[in-house]
Amino acid sequence: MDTVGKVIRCRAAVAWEPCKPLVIEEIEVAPPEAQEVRIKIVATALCHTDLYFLYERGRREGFPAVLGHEGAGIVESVGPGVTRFKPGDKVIPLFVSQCGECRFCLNPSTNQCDKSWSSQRPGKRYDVSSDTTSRLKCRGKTLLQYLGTSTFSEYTVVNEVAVAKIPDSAPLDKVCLLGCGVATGYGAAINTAKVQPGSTCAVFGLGGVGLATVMGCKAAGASRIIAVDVNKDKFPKAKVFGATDFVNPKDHDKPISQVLAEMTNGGVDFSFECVGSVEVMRGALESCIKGWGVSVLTGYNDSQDMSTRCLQLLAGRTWKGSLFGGYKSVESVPRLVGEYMEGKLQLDEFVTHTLPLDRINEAFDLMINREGIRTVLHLSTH
Ligand code: CXF
Ligand code: ZN
Repeated sequence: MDTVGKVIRCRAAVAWEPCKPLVIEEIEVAPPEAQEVRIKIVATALCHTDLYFLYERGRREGFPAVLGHEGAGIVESVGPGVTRFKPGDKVIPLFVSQCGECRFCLNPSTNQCDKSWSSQRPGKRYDVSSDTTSRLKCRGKTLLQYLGTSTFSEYTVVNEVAVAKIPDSAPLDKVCLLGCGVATGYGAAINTAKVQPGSTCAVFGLGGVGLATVMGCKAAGASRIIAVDVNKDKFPKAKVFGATDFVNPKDHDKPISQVLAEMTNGGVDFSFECVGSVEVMRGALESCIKGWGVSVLTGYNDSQDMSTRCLQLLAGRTWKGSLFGGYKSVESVPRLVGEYMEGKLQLDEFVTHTLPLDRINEAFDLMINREGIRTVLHLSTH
């Protein structure tokens, strides 16, 4: 390959500053260094965390950056010491790593790998990469690699501990969704909550993560799955993934926890917050039944504190969080791709829009206007 060892010039959507549209630029992507993999991104979806990062008011650090963390592509070249990947391999870049060696990887109960880009950059905000490890540049400036992935670029460079190898037959424009949203929601139900057969669940927020959570609750055998959203247009789609009941909090004068308690003889066994709102997190917790109810949050909000009354927990409820659905990423993503290929896991139903990279700002507008579920950007035809 004539690009191996050379800087690649390619197109990327650059976030130069907060709250401004992305700009399609020609950027320079350096060759991979030791233990790194350079990936040609073929497809990437947008996730609400990309939007949150770009638009959170007052955020001053972390720019310029290349956002995007729900992508899939093909290995272009590998750096020294990389043995698990070769050019031509289909891969999914991961924002949660799995080195396989640290004490967190060795513990079967967590996916919080210590070699994750986030843990290796002390003092840095969780959602930006250090400029010393970015391989991307534009107009002489280093572009920060958002979540260590930067999939809104035709090429990116990722550490090999954050890359999952997937089968050659996998359609990249669908399995890219396993890079964040679908794995996050599905795993929140199956791994983090450990939803039990015959149980009652409530899922708050019916975006991509919420719908994947509904799908996970169904796969785990829940007999009742209550979908909660302030937009009733989301309900038909939730039904496709297995929701059995629908509640619009706007239709009720009383708190949602009281509405759900009345529907379920005291509260649900499992609840999930898939919005990123601290009010919804509290509502979801308080909708669980006392004694054994488990509430899992998947939504992200780093600017507000959560709160509840102590008695909620003293009464036996458990409040948990789930990052990337609790999946140990490198080993689990290929398995999830396999489940999709065998028809056991739905992905196509999440994709409501497809666009080329240069229309990425329209894809952001769709998220802002809460239209559709996932937009997949096609970056390359080969
Ligand atoms: C987020 C979760 C919180 C940290 C940054 C990544 N997940 C994906 O969108
Ligand atoms: Zn995401």
